[in-house]
Amino acid sequence: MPADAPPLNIGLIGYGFMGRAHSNAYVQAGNFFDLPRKPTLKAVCARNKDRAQAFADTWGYESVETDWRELLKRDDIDAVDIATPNNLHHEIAIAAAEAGKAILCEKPLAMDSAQGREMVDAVEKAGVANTVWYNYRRIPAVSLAKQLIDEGLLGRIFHYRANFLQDWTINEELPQGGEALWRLDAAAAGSGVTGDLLAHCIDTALWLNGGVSDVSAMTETFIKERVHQGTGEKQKVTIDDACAFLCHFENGSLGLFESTRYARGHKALYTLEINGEHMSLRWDLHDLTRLEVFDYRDESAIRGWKSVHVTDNGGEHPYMDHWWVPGLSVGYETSFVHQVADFVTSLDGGDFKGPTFADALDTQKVCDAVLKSAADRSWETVG
Ligand code: NAI
Ligand code: SOE
Repeated sequence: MPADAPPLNIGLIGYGFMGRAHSNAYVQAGNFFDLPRKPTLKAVCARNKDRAQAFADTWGYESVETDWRELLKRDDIDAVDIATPNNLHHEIAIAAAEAGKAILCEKPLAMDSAQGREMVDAVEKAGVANTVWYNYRRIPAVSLAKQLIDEGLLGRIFHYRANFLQDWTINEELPQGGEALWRLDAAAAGSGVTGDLLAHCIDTALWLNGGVSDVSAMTETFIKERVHQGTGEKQKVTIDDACAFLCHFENGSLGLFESTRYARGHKALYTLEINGEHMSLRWDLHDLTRLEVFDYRDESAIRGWKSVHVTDNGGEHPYMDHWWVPGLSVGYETSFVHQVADFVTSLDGGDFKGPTFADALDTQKVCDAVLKSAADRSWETVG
């Protein structure tokens, strides 16, 4: 990045897990990519001033705010990053668009697609740059899968399947709601694994394999009541603990998706597999720099699954020429760095490949159809 690159002043809202992941990405992006603007940590906003200040001191934010509305009023903020629980995305994003800020919003875009539609309308009306942090697209091996598919190497695609498995809510003593456990409270999260985990799988699938036309889903809530962390009262659990669905893609292929927080032994097992006429691809988040490739066109004596390590091939794989020498690995956090780099590069007239709010609305529509299908025990058209 040129030393005189003008700043892109960031106002971050929320300093939890994603607040850290994004801050790290802003710090790193300009050091590894040649950016036209320098992401600058201008302000972090959280309700507790002392904690916000401690976060600002750790990461180098220049100032703190305790009310996101005040952050949006500031002329020295160019881009607003929404890293709060899901129920705040809609209100903050619409206000940020009206304030003329570029927006980087966490996933899922919204609580449902009605909210998502309003958010898309707001950013389009205001003409502000926007993205949603569906970061897994920018893991180099996943981007490589996209490249191979776009080059037509797979031929006709028959099957797409994905899993996102975790095991952190099996304990029935775990409360729901409150600061730390908002993911278990439908009022804060919107849904359970569907919006939290399957939304990632759906975003990647729509990107790699195109639109989904209809779905048939089942969900389960294994633990029916939990104490609410805020009120201390026992409450019905209304999120989905597990969800599986079948779907038709618009290209004629079949999809199979599963997600749960009850798969003992799995912390974040995101896997996907695509079977095409000539080639199959397989990827696993636990081994994220490897894309497994089977090419039926290989000579039969040596035909078989091969491991393509994006770290080994001299930097020609997506993003890899920006990192270390061949053979040395990169991690989860680089997906956020790549998203910052692509977004910032697009701001002054470049082409941004998404995901935009409009792309994330497509994912939200699939999530809505999945939840409706499970509730009605019916096939549901996406739309
Ligand atoms: P977290 O619970 O670690 O952090 C949430 C933050 O929001 C906390 O700092 C909290 O104080 C703050 N907050 C809550 N209400 C606020 C308000 N009114 N004003 C200002 N700050 C407020 O949650 P986490 O894991 O960082 O998740 C945040 C968002 O990121 C969610 O939408 C989640 O779905 C998404 N996420 C995305 C991931 C990805 O892979 N892209 C990974 C993890 C989360
Ligand atoms: C849940 O544990 C979680 O952090 C999700 O919120 C993220 O979106 C996913 O990337 C990892 O798991």
